[in-house]
Amino acid sequence: MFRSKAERKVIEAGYDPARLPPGQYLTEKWPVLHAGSIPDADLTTWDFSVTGEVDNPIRLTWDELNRLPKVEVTQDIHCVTRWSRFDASFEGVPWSAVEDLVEPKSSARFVVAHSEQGYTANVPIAFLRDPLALLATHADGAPLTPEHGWPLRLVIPGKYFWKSAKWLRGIELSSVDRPGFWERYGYHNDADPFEEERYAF
Ligand SMILES: Nc1nc2c(c(=O)[nH]1)N[C@H]1C(S)=C(S)[C@@H](COP(=O)(O)O)O[C@H]1N2
Ligand SMILES: [Mo]
Repeated sequence: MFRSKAERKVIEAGYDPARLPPGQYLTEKWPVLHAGSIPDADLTTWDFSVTGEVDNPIRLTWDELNRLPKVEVTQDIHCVTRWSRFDASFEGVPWSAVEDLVEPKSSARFVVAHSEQGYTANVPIAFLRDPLALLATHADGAPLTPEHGWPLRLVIPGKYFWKSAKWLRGIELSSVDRPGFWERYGYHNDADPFEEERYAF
């Protein structure tokens, strides 16, 4: 069977090559990627809101968010610029804990993540309900660093990593799907790395 150089590197590193999506290569490092600058945050005034198609919209302070139950998850991450990182570990609040507070209406089928500086990313709500999805406060056992999204980032499994909004400030539930920041620039709405859904055209 033909193996690309990228696949051979995955095998040499001891991983199943099936974990590498087409057109990706494995990196041991954790690259930093975003549009714009790294925002600062003041945790005394910072808040996190859940709005839209919910019975109880909420606005949580940093302390309130951190009093919710937390879990740790491990997953592979894939950037559309072709790097993949395996076994990235994140700790944070699972969506289920937030969902218990807000009680989504049955009309809530899509979500838009809202971040500092107007960055947005959209996914069907099913992806937030995946047990690997997380409102992450920690990565690799330590608080997020500013460049990786401190104090809070979204982690969305099974999608290119642009759906995992850094510097997250809110989740909006919606009955209709609305394209986010990169999706409006022509990135594929569904963003499945194994289907190589990079661009919409
Ligand atoms: N707020 C915000 N989140 C973002 C982005 C961004 O530009 N702004 N870029 C996305 C992209 S394209 C990727 S690959 C990941 C990169 O996360 P990392 O820098 O922690 O590796 O963040 C995603 N989340
Ligand atoms: Mo990316």
